[in-house]
Amino acid sequence: MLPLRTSRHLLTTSDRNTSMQQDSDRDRDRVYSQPLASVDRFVFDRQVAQVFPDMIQRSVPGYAAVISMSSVLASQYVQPKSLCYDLGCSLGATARSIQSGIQAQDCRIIAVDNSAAMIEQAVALAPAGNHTTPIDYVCADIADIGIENASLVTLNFTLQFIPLQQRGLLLQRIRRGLRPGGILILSEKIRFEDPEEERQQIEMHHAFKRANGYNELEISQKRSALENVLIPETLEQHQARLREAGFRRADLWFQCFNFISLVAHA
Ligand code: GEK
Repeated sequence: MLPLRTSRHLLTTSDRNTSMQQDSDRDRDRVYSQPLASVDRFVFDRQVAQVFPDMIQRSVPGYAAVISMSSVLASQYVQPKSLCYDLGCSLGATARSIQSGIQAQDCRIIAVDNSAAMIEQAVALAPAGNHTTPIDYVCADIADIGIENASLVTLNFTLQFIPLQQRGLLLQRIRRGLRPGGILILSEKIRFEDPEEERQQIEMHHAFKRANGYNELEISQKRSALENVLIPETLEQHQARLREAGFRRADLWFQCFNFISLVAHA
């Protein structure tokens, strides 16, 4: 969209249509569309950041619902003079949704991602002008971020990329940084203990991807790239770890196939 914004007055309608077509082509996820001799581990680099909104919409069933409901939960739970943390913010979709929902005064949102490409684009996408609830974009590992005075923390499809042995400590730090009455929204891809259910859910997820225009090559190469990078756990494992970390309760509020979201109460 940048060329349009910088030279809008010089463009005719047909120029603009062509330019928008080129933008939408460039923003289409084709990362795994060509056969690869060997598939490297998935990384959140510049190529992925460029197509990320298209990739996540077409890959994660219910993504739009989870993001927009983060706004509703923000309106309900964010407390005055508190901080909100969006951990693994990518291009800032959750942070902006929280921002639009907050009714409380004197709050601040801290959006964190360790991919420089993601943070650069998130800053570029941020609307100009002052908002009553500012968003600070921080390029850092979430393991290195202090969490304090929080009333809302989101881990929307991020914990699944954190090494298993670090997950408990991260949740304990989040729990300690939350005020009484605060919440963590934890959204994840999950696996199922029952092999039949696991197979059916993966099939339904792949059918969702096919319906969104991904072909078999793209589905299988992406699956290989995510092997040992995205490590899903069961719903029960997540709920048990949240309890161990000190959360009072962790309730399922959303599920679509093998993707869920929990609201965990401090
Ligand atoms: C959304 N929440 O659009 N520290 C910081 N960031 C990390 C780390 C880490 N250790 N590990 C991974 N990430 C977003 C979508 S995407 C989910 C989240 C997906 C970041 C990584 O760089 C990526 O941007 C994000 O977590 C995961 O609502 O792609 O399935």
